[in-house]
Amino acid sequence: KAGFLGRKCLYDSDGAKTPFGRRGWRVWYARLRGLALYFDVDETPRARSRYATFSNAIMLHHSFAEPAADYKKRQHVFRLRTANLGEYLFQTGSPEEMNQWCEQINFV
Ligand code: I3P
Repeated sequence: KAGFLGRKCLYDSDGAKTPFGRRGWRVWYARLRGLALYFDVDETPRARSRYATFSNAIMLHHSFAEPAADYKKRQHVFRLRTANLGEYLFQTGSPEEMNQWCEQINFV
């Protein structure tokens, strides 16, 4: 699965609260591949170093996605908690999209 998603980081991958200045929403083109969610600025594939690819990826093994019912500021948002204590919000375009992303992520 792939598509544009708004992303907001709440807790960094070490479980520390994401500091002010890095808590904003930003749109990314997300690709679910294997055990990871990769992010690019748009859908055009571009050559990047492995470091650049992995530093902006979220590892999904033992992670869990569910609708963020408590987040009222935006619609169709789901929450992702990762095994290394990261926590993210993702905004999708519809309830169907939100449910598809959650199912596919939890299926990994
Ligand atoms: C954040 C930005 C986010 C906001 C967040 C701010 O500031 O304004 O949009 O989240 O609030 O800290 P910055 O870009 O300087 O990190 P919401 O859109 O959810 O309000 P937060 O600290 O309550 O998460």
